[in-house]
Amino acid sequence: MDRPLLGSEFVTLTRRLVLSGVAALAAAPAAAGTRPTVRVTKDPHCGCCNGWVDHLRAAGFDVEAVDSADLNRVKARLGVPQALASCHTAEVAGYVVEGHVPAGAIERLLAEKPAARGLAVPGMPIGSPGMEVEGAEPDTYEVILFGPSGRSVFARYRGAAPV
Ligand SMILES: [Cu+2]
Repeated sequence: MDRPLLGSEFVTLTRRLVLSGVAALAAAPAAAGTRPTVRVTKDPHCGCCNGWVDHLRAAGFDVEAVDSADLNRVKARLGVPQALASCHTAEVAGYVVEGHVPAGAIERLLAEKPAARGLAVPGMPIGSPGMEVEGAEPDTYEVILFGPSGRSVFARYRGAAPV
């Protein structure tokens, strides 16, 4: 087997290496950028909503922000229970994300893919991403997983950090 490669064999081998290199290059960008876009619907005058959008972008998410004057209709259409309602409502990869949900919880949702409608941080806890108030102690709050099969506590946070 140690004979020198024939010309035609060498060409085949080279072509195979080049093709596999091209395939690897073509696959690389898709693997690196698999984060789905977060589509946020919010009131145009909502400052803390914009703060949350900034938080998601800083965490590396692509965010498409859509202004709406009728958030209640959007929440109803997406199946957000009234008890879990907050200011803005977002959609990502088929899930609904209601309120000031930390980016880390969304990352976990996308990785674990639970059978649920989505995540919610009801109300607007002080210190949650986008709700930082200078000089104020951050609240401890729950991120709720909700859907047709009920509700459960998905994560607990104090400010921007899980507890
Ligand atoms: Cu808010």
